[in-house]
Amino acid sequence: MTALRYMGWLTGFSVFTAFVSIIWQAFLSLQALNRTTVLLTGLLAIEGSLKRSAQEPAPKVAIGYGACTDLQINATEFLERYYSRRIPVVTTGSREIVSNEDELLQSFAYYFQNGAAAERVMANSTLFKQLVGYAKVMDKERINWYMGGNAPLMAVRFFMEGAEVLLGAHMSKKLRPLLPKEIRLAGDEIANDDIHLILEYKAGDTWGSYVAPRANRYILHSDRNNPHLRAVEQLTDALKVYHPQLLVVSGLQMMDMFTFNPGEREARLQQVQRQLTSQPADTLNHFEMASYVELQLLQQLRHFVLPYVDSLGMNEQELSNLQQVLSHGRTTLATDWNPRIAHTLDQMRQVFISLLEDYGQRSSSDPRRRRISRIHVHTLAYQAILTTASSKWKNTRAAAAKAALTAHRYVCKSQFINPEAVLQVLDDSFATSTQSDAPRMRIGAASPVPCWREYIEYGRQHQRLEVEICVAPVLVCREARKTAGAGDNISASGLAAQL
Ligand SMILES: *[C@@H]1O[C@H](CO)[C@@H](O)[C@H](O)[C@H]1NC(C)=O
Ligand SMILES: *[C@@H]1O[C@H](CO)[C@@H](O)[C@H](O)[C@H]1NC(C)=O
Ligand SMILES: *[C@@H]1O[C@H](CO)[C@@H](O)[C@H](O)[C@H]1NC(C)=O
Ligand SMILES: CC(=O)N[C@H]1CO[C@H](CO)[C@@H](O)[C@@H]1O
Repeated sequence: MTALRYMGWLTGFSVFTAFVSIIWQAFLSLQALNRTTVLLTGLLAIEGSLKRSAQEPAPKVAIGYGACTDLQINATEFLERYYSRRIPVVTTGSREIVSNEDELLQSFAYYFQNGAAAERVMANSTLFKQLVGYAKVMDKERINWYMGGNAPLMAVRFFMEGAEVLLGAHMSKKLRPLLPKEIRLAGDEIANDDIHLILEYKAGDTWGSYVAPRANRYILHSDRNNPHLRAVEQLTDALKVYHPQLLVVSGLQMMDMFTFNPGEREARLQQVQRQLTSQPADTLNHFEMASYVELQLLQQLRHFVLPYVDSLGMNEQELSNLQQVLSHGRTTLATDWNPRIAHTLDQMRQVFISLLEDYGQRSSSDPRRRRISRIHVHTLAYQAILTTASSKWKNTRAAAAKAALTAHRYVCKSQFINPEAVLQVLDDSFATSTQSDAPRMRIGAASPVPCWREYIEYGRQHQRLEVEICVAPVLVCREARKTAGAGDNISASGLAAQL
């Protein structure tokens, strides 16, 4: 009898605990939903403050170089279909250039298991055509062709943000109609555009024993036009009369060594340098980074491009890589896909300091050099923008909010943000540096986008420069729909807000 009574009591108790736990879960998810809604409302309000009045003239933006056609396919479906028996063991790191199927599979597996974005060249153009052929057959019903290339994607984004846009690119008759007709083009009509094969995957997609930790893409191309920046000269000519507020240089990651004869690449980069240095002081120059793996190219950028720009845009991997190149003269491979804010901010400060020091040492011998005044880093979970306090860049807080909203809208492929489709990645507060005494900032209803000012110390004489830093949380989409090209939209929307 007693045993039975105990049983009854126990059952009652378990039912009660289950009940409490369900309510607790509901309470927690309600809280998370509430927090998301609060952040979203805050971000939207800040974005709303950016509306230009009708009297204000549209900002003028120019952007180079190149264009291509993107062929987007499901990475794991594609590989399962054609290479299901050739799942490689990842031995080495990545390679810059892949020349055959084995190297491609190795290289893909490496980035896939790290969830890292990658852009690689297929040296064998016959094989590349074959792969494009495979993709076309496979995806008959769901074939996704897009206009691609950093420059055109950023150009469209600037246009959508109300800017007047001049784009330096050669394009085919097929591609031109995909670009709004209001965007002016400096460049020739060509017969065939370069194709980029975009292998997309979601978080949790599997290939053999590999599992992707986050959504991302692996881009393969075998370009003929883009590496040579064929439209640079035409853009330089057009700029003489156009006189924009902002000139954006992008797409230089296409300049793989093997497409050039010795000395040729430097000559092309000199043309870029000439274009940057021929802009008047009231035109701001921005360089959009990308996935660079070749150290020599990065060093050439350091020589020909970085000293002549006011602003840089990049993601967390590109930041790590650039920081390593500037501080230690070496490149790094895929890094943590979700770095702590404190860590990212420290790397941004290091890059900023390196560039300020280069400027300090060389500006007297080369007056065309510019002192860096803006760095924008976008990650999956947040947007961080650092600007010099007294610079021409306006609205840093709003730019970070705008970039965060663009990131969400782009990856979820939806203009309407549904708080239930959002994952909270950030905590309520973060440290502003990994140094032990660093102040903390709160992200919440009172300040959805925390901003603060601080002094950056650089050089042997310990000069100090005041900067403003803003960090905006990204409402991360639970189900990523599109990641290729996200960076272009994000960077351009942040820049447009600051003109
Ligand atoms: C949601 O959060 C806000 C701000 O933290 C708070 O004022 C409000 O009461 C919360 N609402 C609910 C339903 O919990
Ligand atoms: C390039 O790829 C094609 C198709 O796979 C192959 O037949 C050819 O031998 C390759 N060429 C070189 C130089 O490896
Ligand atoms: C690709 O297809 C597989 C199986 O059909 C699916 O599980 C996966 O989520 C898809 N990935 C993307 C990026 O659509
Ligand atoms: C969400 C978002 O802003 N997406 C845009 C990114 O840019 C392309 C054009 O380059 C637009 O078509 C998208 O709507």
